[in-house]
Amino acid sequence: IRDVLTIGETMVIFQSNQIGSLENTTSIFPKIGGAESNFAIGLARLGETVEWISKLGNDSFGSLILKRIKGEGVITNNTIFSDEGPTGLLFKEQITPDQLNVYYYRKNSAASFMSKELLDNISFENFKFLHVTGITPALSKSCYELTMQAIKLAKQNNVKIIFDPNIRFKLWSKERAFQVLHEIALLSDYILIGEEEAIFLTNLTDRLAMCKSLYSQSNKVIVLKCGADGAYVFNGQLHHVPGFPVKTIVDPVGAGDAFDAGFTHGLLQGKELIECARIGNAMGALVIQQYGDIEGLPTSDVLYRFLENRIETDV
Ligand code: KDG
Repeated sequence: IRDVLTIGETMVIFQSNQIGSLENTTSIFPKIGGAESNFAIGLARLGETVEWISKLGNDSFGSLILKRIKGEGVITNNTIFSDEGPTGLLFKEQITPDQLNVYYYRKNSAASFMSKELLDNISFENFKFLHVTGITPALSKSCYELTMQAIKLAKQNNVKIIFDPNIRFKLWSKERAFQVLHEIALLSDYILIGEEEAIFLTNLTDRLAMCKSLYSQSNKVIVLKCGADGAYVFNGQLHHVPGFPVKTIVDPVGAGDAFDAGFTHGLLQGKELIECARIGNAMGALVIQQYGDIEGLPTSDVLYRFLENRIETDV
């Protein structure tokens, strides 16, 4: 039995530990990142059983990624190397503490050639949750078809769908994003969504109204991720779950994925929704205090110590 399945592209991320333009950097470090593998690593560090499926380029970057993700204890049996394209790359440029630029080198990457055949050997009845992001369907037509096929097979096998829109306007048009993300949201059991994303998808700004608008069926759960202000859980009623204050945000990227991992860990451990969101908030707070998408993801010991010792506050 495997608990969670996720499918997506992981890139080598080049990042400097210095603030400023990449034009002036004297050192740059390879790390890895991808919303789905960030999420999978978050769960694996907490001791959950999680499988990540992808296509990697047949190059050194691909093997670096596979080794790291496998080394985290994530199941990678159905991830394959392909000659169709190279492994995607990403450069992160922290111009000022508040301004982060992201440059993708991922067009026609190996992962953009993922297709529904990747699911041929997957027994969906073995899983409890399918994690879906809005990144994979944005990569290509075949990746969109793969996403929809995974959702279909999950539904047929009573696997619950956890959806994070993870909107990336660099990857597709606003119109297409709006259409596809709504299509997936309707089919999802849990929607874990950033506030800005909810504003885009609902054309509303009031938190309760946004949640109600996304709440298309009575057993759905909407979780609005509001950064320092924590999260809002809506399951017919709106509950605020305060966030954990952080002195310095070093690198905000990956906070949403960390939240999703914490929330899903809570669900797997049979915790109440509010507690799941509290764990998600803690995971987000831990990740943004370190450079890199995954570096700050805690083990259970670190997470539970943090939860015992820290007081969350409303902002
Ligand atoms: O959520 C973090 C991701 O955005 C980052 O790791 C890169 O997956 C990525 C993407 O497609 O933007």
